[in-house]
Amino acid sequence: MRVTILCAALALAGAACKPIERRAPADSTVAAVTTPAPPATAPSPPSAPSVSKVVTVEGFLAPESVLHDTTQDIYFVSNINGSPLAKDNNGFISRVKPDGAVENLKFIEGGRNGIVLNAPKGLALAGDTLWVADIDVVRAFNAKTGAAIDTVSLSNAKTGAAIDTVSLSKLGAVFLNDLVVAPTGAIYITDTGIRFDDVGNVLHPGPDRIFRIAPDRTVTVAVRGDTLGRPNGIALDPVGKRFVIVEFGGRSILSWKPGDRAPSVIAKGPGGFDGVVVAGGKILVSSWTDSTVSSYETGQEVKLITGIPGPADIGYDAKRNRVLLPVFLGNRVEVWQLP
Ligand SMILES: [Ca+2]
Ligand SMILES: [Ca+2]
Repeated sequence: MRVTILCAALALAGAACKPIERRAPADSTVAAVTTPAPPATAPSPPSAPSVSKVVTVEGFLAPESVLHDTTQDIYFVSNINGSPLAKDNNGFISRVKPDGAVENLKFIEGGRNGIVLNAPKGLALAGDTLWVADIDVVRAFNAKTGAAIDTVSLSNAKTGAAIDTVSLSKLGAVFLNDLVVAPTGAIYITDTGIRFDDVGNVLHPGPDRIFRIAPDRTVTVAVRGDTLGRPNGIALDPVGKRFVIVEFGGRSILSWKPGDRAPSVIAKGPGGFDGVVVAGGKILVSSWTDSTVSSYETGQEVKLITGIPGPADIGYDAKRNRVLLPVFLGNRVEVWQLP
């Protein structure tokens, strides 16, 4: 596990794991199976429900996250462009149409129009506001115009073009990764708590945390501790009235709700998890460890998509029942139809 995590993190850092990269085979579709084995006397079973690739969109630079804006019916793609922790102000966010046409590759771009954007990762929408996790800052943009409208800093670093910055020197965020907006308007953000040394080794200064930004911009630590397993993706489960959080540094898929002192384990899988979405009754999770997107509908892992080099923060298009898959090491986004 240590080696695997190191490798994944090195890959995240744009370092040495590129040799493991492999292209997804054209027919990497894998049956999604909950179908029980047929009786021995049965003829060939009918085709199991399967997923299929709808479109591949090339041309991104370390794409981390894809989010469906249901109001505009557009996909946003965050592009780290370089190391995940480099404050290089070259990150950008793309707008992609559901048919795969790139409407605007650099809809929001660091260094343009006074915008600061270094290594954008998780995305979340609250009305017309697009929230973006960016290393130790959470930034807000107008989802229709791309204009910067708000910045909440979770570190003592100054951010440059911030219009409305809340500096939280005592909190010292390390590696903000994913975020989700709760029905109250509160925003929850994971901090994976990792850094890289000069030669690509993964350090874990921690702590592992989930921050909460209240609607009035007050920031608190919602939960912290090693039980979060270097948390990466976070999603809201509106039916279960809980958050689902996936471990990058462990093997667990976790649930947590405000008031819980620690998360609970929902299921275990290969680990090295990145993105998570709750789609109907299913929890869909991506894993760097085995290069898959899997479903955990029943608590058991069912591999849906395999052979993906660096499957990062997946999104879900509920209108079309499609998984939106950023292929981090392939600089592309794949759209997959679920059954
Ligand atoms: Ca960058
Ligand atoms: Ca992530």
